[in-house]
Amino acid sequence: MTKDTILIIGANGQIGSVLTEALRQRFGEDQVIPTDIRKPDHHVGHFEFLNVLDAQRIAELVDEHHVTQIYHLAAVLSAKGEQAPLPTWDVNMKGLLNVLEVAREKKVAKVFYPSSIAVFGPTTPRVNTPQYTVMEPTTVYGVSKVSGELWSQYFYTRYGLDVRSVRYPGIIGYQSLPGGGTTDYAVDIYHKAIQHLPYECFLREDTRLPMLYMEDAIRGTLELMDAPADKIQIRTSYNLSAMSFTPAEISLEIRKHMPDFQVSYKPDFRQAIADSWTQSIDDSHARRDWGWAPKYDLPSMTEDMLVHLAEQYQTAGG
Ligand code: AKB
Repeated sequence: MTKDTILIIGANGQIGSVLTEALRQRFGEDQVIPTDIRKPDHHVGHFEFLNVLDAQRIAELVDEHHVTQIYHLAAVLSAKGEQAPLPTWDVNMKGLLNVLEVAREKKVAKVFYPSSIAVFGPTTPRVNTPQYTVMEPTTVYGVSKVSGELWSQYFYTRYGLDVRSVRYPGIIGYQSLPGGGTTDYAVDIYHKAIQHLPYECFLREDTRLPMLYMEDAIRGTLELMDAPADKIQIRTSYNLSAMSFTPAEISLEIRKHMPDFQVSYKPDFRQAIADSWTQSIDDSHARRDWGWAPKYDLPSMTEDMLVHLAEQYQTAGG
């Protein structure tokens, strides 16, 4: 049996950094090659610099390390993308096409490509959004993710490349910070609460969005990648969800643990992005095809977040 070797592109991001640790635990330190355009904050283990626009370097890394799986996480997210639409398109689309093309040429066994709830837009049904539905996103990030889903499916049907994907909702975790997204508030708010600081939310208090705890996101991703290929009926991207809440509801939940926590609201340009997305997601295809089942809801996530962040801030403060 050949050992799997995993190349992670975008390993220093919010999901990439946690996924790297999970993959190292599963496959062993030597079998995981984390790469990013930025240096890791604290250097642990093997790391390679990689710009996803450099297809030749991706190919060299695949050859050098006999890579069998690629997790391609590098992307510019929804809010940041609106500041520079054309460069965002380049990173998100050219980056993906580089990865797919290298994977095809080098016969990489499996590729993971994250899509997002950003594929949905104002014409999509907003509640319990179906797997198959209207997708007319209004952000360049969303447009790139819809196109990316279709390219992934194309490489599967045309070349047999085993690309697998989920549409992540907002991801919340204590291990890493998000950057450039519209759902980032739901991580920032816990950091402020644990430091006994007030939080000014950039979304309106009644903005309902689908969310997922990091632990479920990582477990779900690995379960998708482990599933037998014939179970993967959807080669664009699977809807995935666990909970939906508003800033007012998360604040209320935090206040159950920290009664003095104060939140004010000052919506900015991200409000229009959030308003264009859906409120809740039907993920029954993922549940049926490969057994997806989230473990965390808003109360259990809040408890876990606050416990871990309290430990982190205590350690950091000495
Ligand atoms: C964002 O807010 O842009 C991301 C996403 C939902 O894909 N977290």
